[in-house]
Amino acid sequence: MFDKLREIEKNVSETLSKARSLDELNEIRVRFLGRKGEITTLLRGLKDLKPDERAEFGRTANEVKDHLEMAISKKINDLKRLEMETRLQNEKVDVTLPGLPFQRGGKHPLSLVTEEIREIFTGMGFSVAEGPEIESDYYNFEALNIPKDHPARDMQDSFYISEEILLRTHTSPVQVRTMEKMAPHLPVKIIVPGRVYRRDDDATHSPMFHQVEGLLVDTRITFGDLKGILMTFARKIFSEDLEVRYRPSFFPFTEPSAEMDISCVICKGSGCRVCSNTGWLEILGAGMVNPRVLQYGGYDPEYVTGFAFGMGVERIAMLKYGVNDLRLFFDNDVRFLKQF
Ligand code: 2NL
Repeated sequence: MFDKLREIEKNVSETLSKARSLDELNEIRVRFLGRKGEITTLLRGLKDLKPDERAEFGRTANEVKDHLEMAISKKINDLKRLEMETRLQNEKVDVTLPGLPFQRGGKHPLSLVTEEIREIFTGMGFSVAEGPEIESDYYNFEALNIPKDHPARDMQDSFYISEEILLRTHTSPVQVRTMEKMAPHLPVKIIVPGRVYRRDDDATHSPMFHQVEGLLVDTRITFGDLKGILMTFARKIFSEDLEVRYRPSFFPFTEPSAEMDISCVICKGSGCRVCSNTGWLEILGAGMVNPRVLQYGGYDPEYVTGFAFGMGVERIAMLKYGVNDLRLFFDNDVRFLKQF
């Protein structure tokens, strides 16, 4: 019996050292310690022994059993550790590897130009105001001195949502809204950038385009202030050495009204295709705020005057970057957008 036990002990350490998986270990456990296992069977033979041998054998057998159990659990731990080590080795991630290259996006040219315009005017003390793109007939037309029968209100020129509600055709309604909020505070010195909508669609007109309008209302504002501010703006956005000129014009919301030209940015005034050989480029409309519009805004035209202007961002961007087709801004072709 004792020999048998020693033999089992030897077998156990041999098979254990060969075991390479948890499954194999389980088999070993069953083979020796299971209900019909070798040690269990041996212990069952205990009753056939003489009482003095019985105690001695029982103790030794139990020692072997404990030893085996400990050896198996140690082996289990070894195998688990080994398995973890191989996994850590195989699934190693090099966090220092550079990432995959990707195309970095950029700002749209119209955003770039709008930002530049904002910088120039905020630098001269203007604040930026914004407002709704869906407007009432009142703010878009009525308060701007555009009467019901004015051609600018033609259904052909605007996108109507109902009789009274439409997509704004210029950002001027925001200026009226701002005057209403500020009155009687002075000065009102704002620019209003934003999207505007007209029922036009051809090579030089888009149904949606971008505008920046400006308004300066205070005591004793003159046409001289208008000329100074707008010339400074033109020189900062295009080039310091350009000339400007003003031609008389008409807008229902300004009186008098003018259009400002700059000497051609391409040929410097000598005449080329871009300026149709005139040497001049029209870049914005402006004028002294019509007294009725001041009244709609809550100001007394007996005490205050103001000037206002409006420009199309697409036109400024085309001249600044030499873009010959307005539609390029809206195609979203990366080959075009990448160039800015
Ligand atoms: C243009 C011309 C202009 C204005 C816009 C304006 C606004 C108020 C009062 C008076 Cl609240 N005027 N805006 C004035 C003159 C011209 O825009 O060619 N825009 C693209």
